Amino acid sequence: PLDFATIAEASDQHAKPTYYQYQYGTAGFRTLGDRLDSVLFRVGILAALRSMKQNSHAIGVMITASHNPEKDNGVKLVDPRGEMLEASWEAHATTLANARSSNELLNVIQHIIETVKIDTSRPALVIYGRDTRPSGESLVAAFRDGLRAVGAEGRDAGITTTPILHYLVRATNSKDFGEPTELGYFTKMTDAFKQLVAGRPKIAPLLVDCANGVGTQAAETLKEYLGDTLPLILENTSTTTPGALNRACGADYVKTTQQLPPSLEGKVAPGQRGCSLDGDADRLMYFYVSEKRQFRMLDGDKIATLVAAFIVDLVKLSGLQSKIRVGIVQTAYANGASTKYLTQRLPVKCVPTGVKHLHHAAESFDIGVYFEANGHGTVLFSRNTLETLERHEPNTPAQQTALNHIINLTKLINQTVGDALSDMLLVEVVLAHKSYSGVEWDSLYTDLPNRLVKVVVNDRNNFVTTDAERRLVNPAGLQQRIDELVLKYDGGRAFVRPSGTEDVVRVYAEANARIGADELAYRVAGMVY
Ligand code: NG1
Ligand code: ZN
Repeated sequence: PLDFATIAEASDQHAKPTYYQYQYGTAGFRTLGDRLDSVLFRVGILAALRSMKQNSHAIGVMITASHNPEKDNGVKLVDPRGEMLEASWEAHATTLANARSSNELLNVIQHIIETVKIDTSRPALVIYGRDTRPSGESLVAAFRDGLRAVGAEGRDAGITTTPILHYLVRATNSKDFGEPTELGYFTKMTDAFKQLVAGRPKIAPLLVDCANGVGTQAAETLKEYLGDTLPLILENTSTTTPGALNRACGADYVKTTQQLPPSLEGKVAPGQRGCSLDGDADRLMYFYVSEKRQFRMLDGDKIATLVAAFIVDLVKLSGLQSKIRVGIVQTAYANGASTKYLTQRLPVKCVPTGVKHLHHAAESFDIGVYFEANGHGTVLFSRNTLETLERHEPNTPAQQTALNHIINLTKLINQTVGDALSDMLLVEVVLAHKSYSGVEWDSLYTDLPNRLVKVVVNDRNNFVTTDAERRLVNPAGLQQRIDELVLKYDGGRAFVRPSGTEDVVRVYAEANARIGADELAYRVAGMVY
């Protein structure tokens, strides 16, 4: 049972600043690193309660602000199966973080225990990790104080990537998932990769932009494990240079500017392919430089298309097409050209922004591929599918080979969460099998020109959406004006939604012509403002 006097005393050392209101959003809590001390202390308590509620299974806590600037930080919880925290607990997290005093905190804790019915005599286990941000160390200390105040056991995963932390949680709770260590993670993934590319021609070196973040460390380890099978050239690896994290590099920079990071200028030869990780290595952007020395970006939509087409082929080749339905999940930000290409080939679902929505929808397919355009995504294999794969008796050697490939994919892919390194190996497998360079991959379809802009408004909560965020129901009349404007643009599409991670409204527009897309975006932004 909890000792409330101990909690109150510890909480006094981590008082909540009066001015801030915290919110557990799509990416957990996220703000300036120096505003998060009390939040981390309380997340220690919350994670322990969550573990008690989940039959003492391990819960994960990742301290990171992903692609945000270095001075930001954040924290998110991971559920026992390696998934994001169950939505109903997000409200508890928010209430806990905003309790104004130690006394109020105790009341909130008591309230959570009662409403959720938690047996606090159970032991609690929490696995935690952090990215390379300088504020991480003191935040970890505050977090540990929270664990200690409620007598929970903590396991420190150290400085590590978000996907590795998710893997550790899942592997700790399900013994047959893999060894619950970093070594187990790398071994599982690279063994599968080596089998998938065995007998294929030698793969040309791949340049990896590590965003000067925690992906550097993981990529270095991966490089050793891969040896000659896939030579990696690591760039932007300055994890200790102040301010370098995510600055003019990394997946978010590439996606938002649609440019090569200046630090890579001259390092990518024409025809060579490269990729960028983000600050916690859960997002991936590919790119190449054409013979005409033009930068070409291959984003999450391109990755989804490449991977889904490959898996559909393998399912056919293995003789399982009547038993396994492959589907794909996108958000409204998916390029219209990708949606058109995919819809002609397999079931496509559109869901609201945020990984939890994509993940959930992907679970409804036998094999569900999901990616956000910004490069966050993975592939899920349902339990039924795993059994089908195990039981299937192929009729021909070709079917057997295809079946083995699919089984290896289930090991290569980090199914708990989007994982830049696992996704990178997945892309490399497909390119090796298809003998594609960036050019052939890129030519599957041509992206429609598009523009994403942010608008600062008085109250973003005035903007209410429907239809997977593609239409507005409030402010009244605005959607109709957008519809009328869109009609004036050839191939036009535009939508407006409030951001879940920043205090802004986002406007997205695409059209057949570059100037059309830009003009449409700015004119819609003008209506929103
Ligand atoms: P918001 O701020 O709600 O648009 C952003 C990304 C999402 C997702 C979340 C979580 C865009 C347009 N939005 O959400 O795709 O990655 O952050 O990190 O890229
Ligand atoms: Zn990230």
